[in-house]
Amino acid sequence: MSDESDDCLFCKIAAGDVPADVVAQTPTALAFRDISPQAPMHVLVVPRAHYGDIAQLAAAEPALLADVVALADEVAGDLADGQFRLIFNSGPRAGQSVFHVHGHVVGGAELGWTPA
Ligand code: IU
Repeated sequence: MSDESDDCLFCKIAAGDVPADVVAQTPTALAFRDISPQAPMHVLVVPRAHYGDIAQLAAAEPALLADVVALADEVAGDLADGQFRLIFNSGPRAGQSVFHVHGHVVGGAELGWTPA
């Protein structure tokens, strides 16, 4: 875990210090609605522990990444039809703007495929 967590928005949301529309949580991970939804269901899934991106999380704690993916599946089962896309932007050129790893769980509609 990195010491960047002191000034991290998603760490503060995970700690309950900043409000968010939480839809599900486990001891290790949290799911909350994106403030700017891009699909009928658009939820962010994050580990409570701070890692900058998915590669760092996967290298350090693969079981925690599995927890995050399982939470995405649970959320999609509750809020959509169980079908979803899970997107981890990694790096600014890939669209990452918050540097606490988060998966975008999107679904609830027929999804197009135009990432670039
Ligand atoms: P990105 O992959 O790092 O670009 O995703 C960050 C997401 O976090 C983006 O979709 C924002 O709408 C979302 N978000 C949020 O849900 N709540 C916030 O307070 C902020 C960003 I700042």
